[in-house]
Amino acid sequence: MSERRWSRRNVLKLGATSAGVFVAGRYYVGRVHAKQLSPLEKKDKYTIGFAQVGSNNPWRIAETNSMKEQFETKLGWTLIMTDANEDTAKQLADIDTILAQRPDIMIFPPRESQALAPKVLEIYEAGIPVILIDRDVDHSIARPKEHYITFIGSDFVDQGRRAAEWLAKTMNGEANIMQLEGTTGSDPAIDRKQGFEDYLAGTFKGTPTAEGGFPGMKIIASQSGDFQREKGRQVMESLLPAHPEVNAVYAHNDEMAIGAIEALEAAGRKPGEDVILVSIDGENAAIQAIVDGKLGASVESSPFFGPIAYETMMKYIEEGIDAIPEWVVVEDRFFDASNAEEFLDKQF
Ligand code: GYE
Repeated sequence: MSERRWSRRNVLKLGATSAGVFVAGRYYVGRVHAKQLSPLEKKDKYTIGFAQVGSNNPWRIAETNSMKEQFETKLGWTLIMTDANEDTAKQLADIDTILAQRPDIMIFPPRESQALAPKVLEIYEAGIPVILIDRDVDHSIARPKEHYITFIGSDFVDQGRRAAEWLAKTMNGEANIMQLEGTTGSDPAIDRKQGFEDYLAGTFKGTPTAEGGFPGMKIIASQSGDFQREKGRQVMESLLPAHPEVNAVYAHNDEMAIGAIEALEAAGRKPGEDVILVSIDGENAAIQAIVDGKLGASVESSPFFGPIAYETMMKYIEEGIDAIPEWVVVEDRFFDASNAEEFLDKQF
């Protein structure tokens, strides 16, 4: 979201490791807000509404496990969980089902940025506080610190920029790129595309190295694979015959990159040799693909939201909305051939 970029300082910087999330430093500049959000009373146990987007990839499963481990196993609280099965209409209906059970708070990832924003307003009006994790909503419809407590998640624009920077360097500024986009209308797909394309076009704000851009880095095709391995494979399979000149792939997540690798190999191409791939997430299968020489690099996107969601919720209970930044940034690492070995089987 564009509002994101200028609000960069108004955040709490966090780092994520497989062991959890730690606070690296606080340089958040507060904004004065009327306290309109419903407060959460202090009590021993809470009921949390967690409307999950899907469960068909390792990232989603890792996120669900992190939430369950934190709230059910560690704390013994109640998690009302639903699974939208990658269907936005179902997620909207799931939220209604959860709301009917009056949870104390909703902590969830909105599948699509615009489609879920009015629902966030509805939950706000129903007097139930919301923390958005992993994906954000459109700020022109619903705003953090005003209609919901905050957004906790990665800097997706920067993830796209980092992927572009690595690819431009690796390809010496010359490539015919195919882009596999994530779920249409989702916050990470919008921002990962923008960060990547802006960097290559030389319009990435605050990146002096990108001045003038990389005219030799051409995006020859761009299509959504819905963040899914099988769809990534299908998209690559269908685009390949018309674009034999492809020699680089940017996938918005690892699962689609792995699907693309399968399609490339089936077509007799050599991923890692005649087609260089870069993606995002840092899942185990991607780390393995880097070690195997098929995937070039993966920008991490941490799915471990349980501990930080808990920490943020407690801060809201104890100190109120003024103590919370509008965006709690999760900082991500970068994996390529230089370090993949040490992360083998240590991710998710
Ligand atoms: O990268 C992808 C998942 O919303 C950040 O969604 C998340 C993305 C993640 O399906 O693998």
